[in-house]
Amino acid sequence: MFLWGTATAAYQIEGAAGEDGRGPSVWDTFAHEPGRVRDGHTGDVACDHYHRWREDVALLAGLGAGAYRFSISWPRVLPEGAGAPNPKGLDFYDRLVDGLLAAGVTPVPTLFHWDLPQALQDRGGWLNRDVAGWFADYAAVVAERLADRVRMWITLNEPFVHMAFGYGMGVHAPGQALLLDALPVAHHQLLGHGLAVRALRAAGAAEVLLTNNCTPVRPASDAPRDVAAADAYDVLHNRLFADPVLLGRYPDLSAYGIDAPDDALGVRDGDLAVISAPLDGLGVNYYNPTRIAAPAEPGLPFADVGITGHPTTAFGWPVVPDGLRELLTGLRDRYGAALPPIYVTENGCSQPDELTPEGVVDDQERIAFLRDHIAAVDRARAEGVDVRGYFVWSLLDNFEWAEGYHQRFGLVHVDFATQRRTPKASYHWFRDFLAAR
Ligand code: IFM
Repeated sequence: MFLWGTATAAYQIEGAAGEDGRGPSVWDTFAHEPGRVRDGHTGDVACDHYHRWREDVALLAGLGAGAYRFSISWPRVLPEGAGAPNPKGLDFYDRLVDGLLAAGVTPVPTLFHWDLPQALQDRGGWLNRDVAGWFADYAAVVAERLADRVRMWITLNEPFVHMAFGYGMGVHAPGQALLLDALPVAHHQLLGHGLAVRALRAAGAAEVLLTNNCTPVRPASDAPRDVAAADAYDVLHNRLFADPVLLGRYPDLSAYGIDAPDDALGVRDGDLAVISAPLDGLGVNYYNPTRIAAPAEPGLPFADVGITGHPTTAFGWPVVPDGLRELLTGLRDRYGAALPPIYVTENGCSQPDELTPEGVVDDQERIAFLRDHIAAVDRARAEGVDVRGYFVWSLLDNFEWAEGYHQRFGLVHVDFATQRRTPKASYHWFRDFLAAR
């Protein structure tokens, strides 16, 4: 069965940041620091989904998509990150799961979508190897409560983006700019993933996935320097997170001046066996390809020179639907029999949506984007790639990290002053598409 769905994440939609015992996360801290998020926006209220979840489940039911990917807020469940669970936090997800099932929607929770409890950041965050074990303990707490009704689980969302933006460049929480010293964050996230897989299975989870942000990498020219630079970027963005999970080893990092990757990452005996535990699927988030040239200056071994000649989203991201086919077939070619079924767990675009006084958002660019990307998935399937799901990012306009509320990705428009939800033309299009399909 092919899963069609939409996706969201806790910090981006829930709000209720200080309610019912929820502890602070790194994103609460970061967003409240001046200058971190555009116009000082925070997720304090977001889409107020914590209070309006019934309305949002009704929107999902009206859409007719079979599945809904959401994330669980670690600090809502464990305000200190470890130790005693917060019963009200667990109750919230219990109610949400029951509400989804009653509406005929399959819940697909992600356990970590970047909102690490601040209490754990105070102990080093993902630079501290111990977080991997705390993540597995948290996974066990959630699964003990929900695995009787939830079949499919995702451990981490986009560990590359979290490492690179949060710890490498400091443009996301926790705001550290460590460049290559951020590499252990990759290993500790993956170790946490592997330990969580065990905990989830022990609690009865039927299917476990890991979701990565993946990009097909294109060299700016055929010149060997550009090809080598593209390869170096591919290693950092894609292979650093997929090779250990699917092949049980880290890729060659010599382009980064690293001779012994395991030492640089902090790998210990047995870690890679934990990390490479078999999965039931690989989650792939796709937004655009990346074009890479040799760097003009010393530093990192690549320069992102951007894809040109394509339309762009409100974010300025190039719209390249066939890049999704290229990505999916490329994963199959690279990993062969080691590749589990693929689920496209995020795909979508921000657009400069306008709500008219008549209550209409006529987002034709988003409709074209989704139609063309779904067609690219179909082409990959026709070429033999085992793709089993597609989730639109996102159900709702929401808090887009460092961009605050300035980028709208939703099928449903949210007026952040009134919290009024208005399904856009793309919502109606997706509903009709699903009904026809
Ligand atoms: O909003 C994000 C999401 O949290 C992770 N993947 C990319 C989306 C768009 O930037």
